[in-house]
Amino acid sequence: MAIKLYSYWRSTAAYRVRLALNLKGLEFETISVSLAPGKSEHRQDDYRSRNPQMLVPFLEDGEFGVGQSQAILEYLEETYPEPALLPSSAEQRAAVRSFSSSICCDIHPLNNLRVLLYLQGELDVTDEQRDTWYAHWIYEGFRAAEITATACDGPFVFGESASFADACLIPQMYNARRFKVPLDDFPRLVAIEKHCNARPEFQDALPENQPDCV
Ligand SMILES: N[C@@H](CCC(=O)N[C@@H](CS)C(=O)NCC(=O)O)C(=O)O
Repeated sequence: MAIKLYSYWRSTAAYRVRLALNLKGLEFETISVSLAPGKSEHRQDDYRSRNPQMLVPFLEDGEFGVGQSQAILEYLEETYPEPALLPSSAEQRAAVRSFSSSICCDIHPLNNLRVLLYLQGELDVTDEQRDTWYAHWIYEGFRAAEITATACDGPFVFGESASFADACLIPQMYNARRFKVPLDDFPRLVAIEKHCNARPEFQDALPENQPDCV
């Protein structure tokens, strides 16, 4: 199989890429890189030589390899354009990328594993304080996402077809639920999540449906 995805079942960023691959109908092989404490395979030389950033996901397509989920999504869109996950107009594409970046750049990095480990290990915060931090950044980001998504019609964030925005939102919703962040203030996001998760491309990408899920 030409496409390989270096991934961890619980990785939010890898989940985005799985969604894009599934939505485009692309077959791929999952190569597990465990982030589990005590394993930390992403920090070992073998993986580091492939991806010096020591983060998952990393995508290989034949001889070509690239990390960073947003770069991977853009690569897939340019290389396998159908079905499109970006709209046809420059304005709409910018809107989709803006929404996606608000999740990938303004929510997720603050709640990433290494940040949480730093909070607990170096700054000695309690589990409760860690969870408050986690929920805070999701809540802040989702407030804006809810307003943007409510301004659009259709079952997906930006209308009648799935886009990068849905591939970025749904994993973050999964995380919010995992950390028991209340979602009552985000009815539009919850409705989009319900619609998406009823579809096989989204079901197949769920963390619990990954081969390395423990
Ligand atoms: N900006 C990166 C973020 C990648 C990332 O943070 N991956 C997480 C899993 S979701 C990871 O590998 N964490 C390992 C760590 O924090 O040490 C992307 O979008 O791909």
